[in-house]
Amino acid sequence: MRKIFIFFMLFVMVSLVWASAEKFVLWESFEDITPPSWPLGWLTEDYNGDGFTWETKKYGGLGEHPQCVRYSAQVTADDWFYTPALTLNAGVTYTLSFRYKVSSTSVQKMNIWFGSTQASGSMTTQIYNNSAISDTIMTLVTATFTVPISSVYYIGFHCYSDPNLLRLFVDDILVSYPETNLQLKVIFDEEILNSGIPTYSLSDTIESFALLKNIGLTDLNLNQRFTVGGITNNKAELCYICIDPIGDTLTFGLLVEESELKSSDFQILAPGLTAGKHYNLQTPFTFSQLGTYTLIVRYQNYHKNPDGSDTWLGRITSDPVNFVLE
Ligand SMILES: [Ca+2]
Ligand SMILES: [Ca+2]
Repeated sequence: MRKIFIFFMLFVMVSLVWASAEKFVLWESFEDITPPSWPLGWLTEDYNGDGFTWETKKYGGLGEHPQCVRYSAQVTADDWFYTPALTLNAGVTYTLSFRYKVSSTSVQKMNIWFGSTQASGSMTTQIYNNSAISDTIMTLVTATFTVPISSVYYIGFHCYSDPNLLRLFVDDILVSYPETNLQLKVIFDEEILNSGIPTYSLSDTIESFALLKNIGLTDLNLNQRFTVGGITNNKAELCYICIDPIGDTLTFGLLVEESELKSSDFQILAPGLTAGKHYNLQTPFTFSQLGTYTLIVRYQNYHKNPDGSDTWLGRITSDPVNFVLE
């Protein structure tokens, strides 16, 4: 009964301040393929015709396996790989991100373009260029771009390295844009029941609520498994980050039970409705100091519905919220 009461009070009393969000147009970690096959819709182009080009590999990248894309050849590179079709809209700022690394002795060259077909001749607009890629650990790259008209586009990754430079690896390719239809808010039970900053003793339970609200006009098909994990685990839908009174990030001391993702975990969230998880922060965190703590929660979904239906992919990070232990 207390839980029902809390949810009721929430909508009456709490003025909600929502954080920003991003929705994925494309997410590819190459974890769900069997190299040398590519994910559905991707294509390579051996433009210099030397018989070598981009390949998917079982090693070199990030993730559980850790599979990725690799280029290696003995002549000057002129080789492309292309994403599947992306429906992109004019007036929207898109963010492309990916990670790369090279073999220890090589300096590689790569640029990235978009165009209307999966062919080098139609790659019209450059998004990114780096002629001195030398990082030997996976390094995050972020670039923003806009498209001239709303249409279908393909993004092309183009290696133009000098000969005999060993290997260039690419992984975790993401295209996203700001999400305005879904928002995340974190509150505490104490915040609902009492005014002022939520305050607890060390022996209290610290009950938090991570709440997603559909503020758009259409249904959202959301992954509502709500597994809880640390920030580096993109298998968990909710990631909790807690910073202690001296500024240290607390260790997320829980081995998350990863239940197999089922089609039934994906549920429609209709406009105006809220879904979320009630969670005791003392399950993953050990609190020993008195003072003001900060909590940040991220909701994310990198998983397509196992039944193949269209689902919401993206991530939202809440505004930081404070609570006090005294
Ligand atoms: Ca080639
Ligand atoms: Ca990977």
